[in-house]
Amino acid sequence: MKVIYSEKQRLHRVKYEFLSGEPTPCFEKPERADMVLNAIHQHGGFTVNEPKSYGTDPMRWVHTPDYVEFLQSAWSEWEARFGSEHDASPYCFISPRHLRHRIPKDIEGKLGYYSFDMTAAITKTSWEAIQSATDCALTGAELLINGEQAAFALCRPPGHHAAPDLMGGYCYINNAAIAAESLRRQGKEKVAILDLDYHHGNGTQSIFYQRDDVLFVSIHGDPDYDYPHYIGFADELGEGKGEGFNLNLPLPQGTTDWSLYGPALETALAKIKEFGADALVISLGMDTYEHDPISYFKLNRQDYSEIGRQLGGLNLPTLFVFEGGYAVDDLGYNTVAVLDGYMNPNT
Ligand code: OKP
Ligand code: ZN
Repeated sequence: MKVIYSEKQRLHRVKYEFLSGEPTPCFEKPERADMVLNAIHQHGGFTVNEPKSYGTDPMRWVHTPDYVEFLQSAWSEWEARFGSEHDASPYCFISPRHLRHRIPKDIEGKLGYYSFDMTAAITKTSWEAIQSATDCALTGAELLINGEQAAFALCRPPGHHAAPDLMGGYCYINNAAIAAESLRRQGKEKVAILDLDYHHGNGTQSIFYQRDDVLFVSIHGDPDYDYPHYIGFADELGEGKGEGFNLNLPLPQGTTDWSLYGPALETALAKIKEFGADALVISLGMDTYEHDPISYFKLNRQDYSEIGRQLGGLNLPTLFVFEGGYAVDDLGYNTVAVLDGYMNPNT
């Protein structure tokens, strides 16, 4: 299988996040991709390729022009005001209650306007990495169009929390959504996105909520108890002609092992078959692992092979797009377990 990756993505390294009130080194770090590459090289069944450059136009397929412009200029505006010692980070947000939805002129106001949490800080070189991650996803989509049955876009920073004009959850530009849209524009009539990250892919859901040509299905920790807290519930079915083309399968924190996850995956795959997808994009978050430091499912290595096998059973052109996963020591082997299960279902 072809893997698309660029060292440019290392240029995004945020120093801190707040974990239950405590400043903590950011969990989403370049070493995550290093571990995946390491396992990929050990496996031997992969080739690693550089992405092509697509510029910023594809970003505007799913994001607003003002948001894309904001991401590009945020660091220089921040640096002009505060210098370069600290990462650019919001502290103040628009609640849907009582505040006006107006874009302020000041960079701190803008950071809050375009964020829904404090985990998506911007550094001097973040933009290059963000753009490179999107290039990886687009290159993967193009490989499918050119006849590959599957590819793996090893994207960092991740993307599934990024909405049309919102960053959050370590995400800025929605790589999986852009890849899905790219497949649509190159002739795939119906594209399904299956989000397997522990956290609900709120950004992807929002982007396609009113569309019937891109199905969004997500299996994730129950938002009544986990991030992103305010979206990702089972009653969110899509809107307008998108009604019936969004499926959320929240599962309980703590007790979800294969006995609960397996049936949810079965439901998800049945929905994708019924939809009649021509191509599949997997938001491959690996934070469903039993030892993940910030998530609470109990999947293990064997479960990941089984997930890969079952995805392969759909027999669809499949693009894997990397999302979360923070148990760094096992992250590479778990990721490769999914991909190996997909490629070699009988071993
Ligand atoms: C990004 B991705 C819970 C802290 C959650 C944010 C998690 C962002 C996850 N106590 N912090 O979907 O893996
Ligand atoms: Zn996650």
